Amino acid sequence: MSPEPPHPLGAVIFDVDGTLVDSERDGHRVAFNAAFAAAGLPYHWDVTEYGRLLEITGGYHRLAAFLAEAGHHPSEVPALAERLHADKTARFRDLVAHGHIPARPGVPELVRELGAAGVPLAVATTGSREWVTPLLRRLFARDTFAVVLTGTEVPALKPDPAVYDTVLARLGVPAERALAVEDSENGLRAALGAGLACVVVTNDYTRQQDFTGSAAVFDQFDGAGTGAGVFIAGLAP
Ligand code: XBP
Ligand code: MG
Repeated sequence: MSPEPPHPLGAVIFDVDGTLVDSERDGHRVAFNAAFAAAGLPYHWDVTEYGRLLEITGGYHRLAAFLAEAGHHPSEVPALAERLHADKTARFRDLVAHGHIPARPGVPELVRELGAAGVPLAVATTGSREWVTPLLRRLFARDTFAVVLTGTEVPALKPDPAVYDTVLARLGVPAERALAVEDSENGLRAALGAGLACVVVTNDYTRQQDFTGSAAVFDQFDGAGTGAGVFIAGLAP
């Protein structure tokens, strides 16, 4: 018997923060605030302020921009941001280990259905390798994703397309045969910059952003009109 032909959809590439998991408001934000408190710093990012800060991708860069804005001397910002980010990362890993960062509703089903249909899956995130690996291990079956690339490995973070370019190269799939799934405008720009079609599934922080150029916009994974069928049939390039 001849082997199964490859699926016409060459790959679906998922973002992590805000997409596979709703991790920002009750995850990263909480961990950043705990790191401030542990360092004796008088900062607390409330839900609204954190939404504004999310425009800066990458936890280290978000911290560095905030510390500079708060008046810390430019010479002390890099080391302080690095120290706070390391502590925040450890605290976020703890949240992951205790099951506080669940998959968005509908995501496990979508991932399983795509996998069962033979569509290769991958991850392209700005988040750090130190927490991304344990999170994916906890939420998804081993070998679910053929390629996982994080912000730790790329020279420039989203909206730069580097993470998507590299994932496509590692998958050996041309951009025209793959689809990205994102939650934010920065993520959409990164995917479009790599030549990918991109479906956006919004959350409370991103609903009002500009998704011009996306293939489709949904506000949840398990609502009407979403599901693997949309990815496999409707939007397959
Ligand atoms: C996510 C990010 C990340 C997280 C925090 O963006 O910008 O920085 O907020 O993770 P995207 P780190 O969903 O577009 O990948 O602190 O590990 O950077
Ligand atoms: Mg995101």
